[in-house]
Amino acid sequence: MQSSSETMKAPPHRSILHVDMDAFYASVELLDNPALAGKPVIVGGLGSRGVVATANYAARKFGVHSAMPMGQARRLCPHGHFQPPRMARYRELSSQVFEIFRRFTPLVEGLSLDEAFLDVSASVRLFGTAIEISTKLKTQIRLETGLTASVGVAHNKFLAKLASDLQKPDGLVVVPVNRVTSFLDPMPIKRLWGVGPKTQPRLQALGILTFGQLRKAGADIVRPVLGNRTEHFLKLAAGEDDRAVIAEHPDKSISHEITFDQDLFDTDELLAELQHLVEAVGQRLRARHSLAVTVSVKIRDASFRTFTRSRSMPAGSNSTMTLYRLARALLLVWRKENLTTPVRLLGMGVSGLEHRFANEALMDSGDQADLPAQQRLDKLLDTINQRYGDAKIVHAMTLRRRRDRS
Ligand code: DCP
Ligand code: MG
Repeated sequence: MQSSSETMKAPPHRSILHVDMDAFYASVELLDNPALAGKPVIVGGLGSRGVVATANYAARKFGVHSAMPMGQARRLCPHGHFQPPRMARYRELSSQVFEIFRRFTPLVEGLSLDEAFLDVSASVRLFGTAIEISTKLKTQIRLETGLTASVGVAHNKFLAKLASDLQKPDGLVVVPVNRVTSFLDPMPIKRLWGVGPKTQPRLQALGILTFGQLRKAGADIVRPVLGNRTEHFLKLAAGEDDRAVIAEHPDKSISHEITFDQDLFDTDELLAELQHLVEAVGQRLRARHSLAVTVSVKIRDASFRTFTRSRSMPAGSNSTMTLYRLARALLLVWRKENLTTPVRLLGMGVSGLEHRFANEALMDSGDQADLPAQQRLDKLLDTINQRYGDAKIVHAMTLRRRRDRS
């Protein structure tokens, strides 16, 4: 009896976030060039046939928007700052932001550089409600990148995406399950995905300007316009959408390396450098709640010969101490075989990554190699380093570095 009543239960509601960065390219330009503060900023092609990629909100007040010919944007906003895109920089910030997303869930589906769906249904137990997760996410993005994001929260993708757009910039809009109809009904029909500029006037001719009017009109009235997609559109207009968030595969390995100004001979100095690399790799692993099974060390000598040594552990780890011990052993074995080789480059990496929520690791059972005390120490140092910027504090395991390389 009990099991059949269990199976009768409706499936639990999903918690989906849609996160979209505000005026993304333009915000990055403002970030990198504080002298632009308060000015309209327009990013796009500056040639005669160029179009606007995006404009910040100050420029949007003048009517400038994405996909507008650049000449028109210049006429509307002659005193604006105009500049071509710097894609490499936008990609860099995008991957920083996506790394933050993945701390809260492995189910991250990127739609573009500045936009993603996150399914946080299974994260709620660990990080708080979907709204709390959204607030933390926005705060972390702002603290770590200086950029703002707008978030929509709902039980499906369609509603979450509509919601994220409603209070831009720096918005957070939640659509509770019992408010879907009142949320959707006033929406203009152009917000329905797939209803383009050709279909819109034909619906308008039927007196349908909003989702609510579409829903109430019913299938028979709109079928001549929407054809075989009628049911699909009616479902969306009623807020129904059961598509899953499809996660792409995040990195399967993480590594850091350093090339020395002058080749290093001294083993203690090499170990001190190795520790800094392990600290950085360990921090990234922990930030994304991953464990690594395999540790590698890469050494390049003065004549550009490259050696790699790697070894796997019986259980995953993200503790600086555990990773360092293994990396150190690998480096020392290499050193024994190459006693007098000067080292030009040293690298350390981990692979065989598995995602793991932070508190889960503390709650359970034997497949993490690291002791609770190590985990607590790592957590403490990560918190300090996050608060005070880049990895200034390290575990007291080594030794001197020849010079400060910060
Ligand atoms: N983009 C582009 N060409 C377009 C639209 C966008 O090159 N026609 C680029 C520039 C944007 C980025 O993609 O910064 C993200 O697109 P969004 O639609 O999310 O727009 P923004 O992030 O700029 O602004 P918003 O605050 O409205 O999200
Ligand atoms: Mg955006």
